[in-house]
Amino acid sequence: MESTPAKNKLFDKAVFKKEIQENVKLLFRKTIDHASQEEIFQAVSLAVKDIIVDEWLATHKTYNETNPKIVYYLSMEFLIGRALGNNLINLRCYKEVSEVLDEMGIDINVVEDQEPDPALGNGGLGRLAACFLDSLSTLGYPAYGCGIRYKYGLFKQKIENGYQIEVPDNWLKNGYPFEIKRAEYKQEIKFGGYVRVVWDEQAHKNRFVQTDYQSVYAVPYDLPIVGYGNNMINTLRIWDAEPIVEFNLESFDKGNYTKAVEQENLAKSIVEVLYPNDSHYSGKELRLKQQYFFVSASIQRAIQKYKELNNNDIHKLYEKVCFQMNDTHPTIAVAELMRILVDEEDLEWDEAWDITTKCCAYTNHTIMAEALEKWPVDLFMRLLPRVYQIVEEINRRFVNQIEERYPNQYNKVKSMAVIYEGQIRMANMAIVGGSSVNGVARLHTEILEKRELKDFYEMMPEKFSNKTNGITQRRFLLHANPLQAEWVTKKIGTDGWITDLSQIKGLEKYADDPTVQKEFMDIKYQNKLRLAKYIKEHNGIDVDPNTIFDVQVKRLHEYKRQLMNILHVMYLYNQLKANPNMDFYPTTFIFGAKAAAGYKRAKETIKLINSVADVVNNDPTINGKLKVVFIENYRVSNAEIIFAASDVSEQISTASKEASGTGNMKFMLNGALTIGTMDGANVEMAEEVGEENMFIFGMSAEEVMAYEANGGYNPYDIYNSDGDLRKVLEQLVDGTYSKEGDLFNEIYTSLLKGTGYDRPDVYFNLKDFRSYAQAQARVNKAYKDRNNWAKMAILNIASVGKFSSDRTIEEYVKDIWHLEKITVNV
Ligand code: NBG
Repeated sequence: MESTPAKNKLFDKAVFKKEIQENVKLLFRKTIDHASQEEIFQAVSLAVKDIIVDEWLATHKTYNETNPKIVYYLSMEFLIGRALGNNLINLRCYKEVSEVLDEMGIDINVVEDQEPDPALGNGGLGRLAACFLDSLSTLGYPAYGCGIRYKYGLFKQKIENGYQIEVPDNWLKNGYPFEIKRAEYKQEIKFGGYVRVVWDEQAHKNRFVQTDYQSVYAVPYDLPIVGYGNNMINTLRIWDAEPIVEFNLESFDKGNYTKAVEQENLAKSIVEVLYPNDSHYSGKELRLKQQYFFVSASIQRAIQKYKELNNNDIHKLYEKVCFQMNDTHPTIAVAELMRILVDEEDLEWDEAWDITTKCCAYTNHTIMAEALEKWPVDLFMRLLPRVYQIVEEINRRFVNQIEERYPNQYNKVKSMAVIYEGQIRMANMAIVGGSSVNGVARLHTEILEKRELKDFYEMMPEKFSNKTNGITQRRFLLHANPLQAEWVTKKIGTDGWITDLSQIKGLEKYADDPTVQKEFMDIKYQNKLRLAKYIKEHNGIDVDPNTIFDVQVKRLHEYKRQLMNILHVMYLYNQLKANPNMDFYPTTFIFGAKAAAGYKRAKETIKLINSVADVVNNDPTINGKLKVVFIENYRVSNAEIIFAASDVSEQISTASKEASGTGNMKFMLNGALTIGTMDGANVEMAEEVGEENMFIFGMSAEEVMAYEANGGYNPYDIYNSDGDLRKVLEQLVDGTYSKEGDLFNEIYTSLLKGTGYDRPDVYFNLKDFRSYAQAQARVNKAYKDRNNWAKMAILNIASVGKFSSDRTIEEYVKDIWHLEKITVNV
């Protein structure tokens, strides 16, 4: 790969400085010395946008001249994180801008801190979408991210008295400097009403006309996605909703007035808020509205654009357009594209179906049953009457196919039909209506093929493939950890890793070099100081950067087993109390996690973590050997600080449950060692770096699935035989951690007896506990040999190459999207 020019051509220090001053004046009628930090952030961002816009224009000029195939990445979520720093990095003028600001007496870090985190996503799925966009631009592939401009992103988390409190995230409050409204591309989106069949005399066919519907305009806002050092700016297009009828009191009679109010309310509600559920769906009508709203708008606009560039020849749409459906959320795209092709473009069903199946592709991100969306037929039919007819027809034809292929095997219809027992199964529609189905790590894809989607795999194996997830090293090393980034470049003698992460392999030869090991540990120490400062400022807790930083940050979910982690801390605390001089390297256990607002067990777990922290952190008898910190409001911006400072990465999901994980890769990139199960992408990480450089424990996916299928696990056996663990469990209910009495009874019961319809310890916390504790003991022992620890960390960094989202994107391009790179000149 060619190395990129060191500096941005469009950047000029003196001009930039002048622009900041001008912007402050124009935006706020102030001089720079009277501007607030927030105002300076706005002014600087606007100056950066000025550079971006030139490259953005150039990119679209190239699009129009070369008419390339474009991928539309349809996703309900884009967890993009802050843009300013990342844009400067990718424009290659971070250093220069920081110098300019410095000359003006302004600290770039403080300016970056003014930016709200656009939290338009929940967790891994949304962050993956953001990493993919970064890679698409950097690699030079034409792409649009298509999503929703939620007024409120994921809630902000406050911890009060140990409990999670959700606070609205009004990220647009002060205006978002990088977005551009594109009113000229607005689309009408129709809901409800009914379908009238009208005979078209001229065409000699029936037409299906939706009448008495309510509608809104979808109005796009474009956000720039800056490629690294290649002048390429792709677009993240997020749709806002506006009423069709302008609200104007005087000119309305009563009927219009009501209609105007209704439209206004409909528009407002659609884009009001992101559903805060991760890997779990809520079958709410509003959610289906959101899905149809952004999918319909994105497809309508994609088709307009295609027709403009291709002489209105709809027949070859698949040659230039590809819709990637990020999980089941946007899979209504299949039916909506059919509707447009059949009703509006006048194609026959068969041709429309051929085009649709060629254009659409589906990524599955989880096997958790509670995340596979199903919509009740009556709700769907009421909200989208014409689309429903199309779904019915898709289902009718597909069921015929199944019956033809598998005569008298009703089981096949039962598992694969799109509509079944009054529900529309969106995953099934995506598989039938697309050319491709992929999982997000090898193990996950195998489980899809052999179990979850077995019948589909048997019937259409050619559609299935694996695309192991990846992350962008630009944000998660170059921006997040400048010390280590610079060190890597120096060691391997090139910054080529920024656009070709496989080059980081060059570090491997230093793994045994004590000087280099020390350099690594020094950098880690600096990063730990930075995190300690953050924790002090935000939590008021002193943590010692000389302790092991053992970190679990991710959404709170039972299958991710934060509970097992905190049970282990309780166990360690007992050990230390009983034996204060025990051989133990002091450790700080750090957690960060948001729980879905309605997820009771998850919220109890947060309370438990905080309650344990209260007891442990305030017990002088253990001499600060053990600390527990729960970092409030875990999000992309503090994640960057956290990964850089971590020694140990907790990836401890019940095997088979975590489709891939991507945090695991970010830790690895930053030289943390993984304690983990053989789940998701951990399996492939172990393959790259060697199991001896990780701390692997617990049941395999096979074993877990065997217990699930055949039973045979009784947590009471463990309770009865393991005295240490029994003591920990009893401490959940004996007041050790809750003076309020029975706070953790539910958790206790869920582990030993089961609650509701759930069997006890659904996620095998107790079953894996001993194995986990042993792995933890190996970690603790290993850390004492600092040289060897550093060696393992360096080997991890050197082996992370595969996990760049650049590699993932190249695989999507080659196997599914078939895009050509374009070159943008400015
Ligand atoms: C999540 C999985 C993760 C995976 C991300 C990105 C959903 C539905 N799934 O393991 O739980 O890393 O997707 O693929 O959010």
